[in-house]
Amino acid sequence: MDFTKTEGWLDWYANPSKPRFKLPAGAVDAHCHVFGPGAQFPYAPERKYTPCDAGKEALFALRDHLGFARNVVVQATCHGADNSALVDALAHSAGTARGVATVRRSVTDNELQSMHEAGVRGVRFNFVKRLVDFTPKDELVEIAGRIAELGWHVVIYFEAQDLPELWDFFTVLPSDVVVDHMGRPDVAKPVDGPEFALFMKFMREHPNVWTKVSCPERLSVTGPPARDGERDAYRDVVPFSQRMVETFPDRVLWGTDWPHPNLKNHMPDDGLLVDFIPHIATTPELQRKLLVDNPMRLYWPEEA
Ligand code: 0GY
Repeated sequence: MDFTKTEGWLDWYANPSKPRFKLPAGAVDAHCHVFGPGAQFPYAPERKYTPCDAGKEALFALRDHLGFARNVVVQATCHGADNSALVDALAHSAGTARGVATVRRSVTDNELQSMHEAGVRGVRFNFVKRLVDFTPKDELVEIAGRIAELGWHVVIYFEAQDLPELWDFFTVLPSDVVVDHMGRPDVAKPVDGPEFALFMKFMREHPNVWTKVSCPERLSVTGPPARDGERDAYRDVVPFSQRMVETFPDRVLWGTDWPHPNLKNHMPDDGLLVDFIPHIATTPELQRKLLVDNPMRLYWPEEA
């Protein structure tokens, strides 16, 4: 099947630089996606965007180029609740990838079991209105109860202004809960301001909540380096990510977010994104927790 990309769609960065920061052995890229290819794994009819194809071979080549050992592939909304592309990527990873799926209430126990065997360890609940249609809370609670029995966790994606309204729902989830991209703070606001303080409180009061300190390119207002070859990108996000890493060193994860869906202004050089890490995790110990120990505990507990 042929698909026409959403107008203005930015494809991933074709020749990422080699990072200067050397990742610790066994580092995990804990947030990335595969898109299609659409001819093999058609995009969902209910999708809100049509991306470029970004298949598993390109993802694994990037993993090796950047120096990661493993990936956590997160189901992207353009595939709806059809997790075939994700499961196919896991099946071809020789055990180096695990996954986070999207499921509906209609998913059967056998389907959950076979996803578990393929390496799925979580489901994603998405509350970003531009990405998904509304799902009733009772359906999500039901799914959360079923997947908790498999030892899976819930990944939640929402924007900072929606946390007050979603708080009560999030706090009844029975499993670990992983928040994408620090709950998308507005980094033009102060790191000590009320909005980020609420997210800090959410993390502090709920020891089952983790967060990904990922996506500086999505959150940044100051943006990428002014000139090619410069490497000081996205520095306005540093105070937020660093605060998380230092306050909750055992509950933070990091991911590239490759192939970076829905970016409007620029596509990041993934090598530069890796070079962002030592600015937010400033010691070898914090780096090891962020990149190895924490993702291994959540996704490969049998090896951690
Ligand atoms: C991300 C962010 C976005 C998209 C998705 O599944 C998705 O479509 O997650 C976004 O547009 O902010 O983490 O990939």
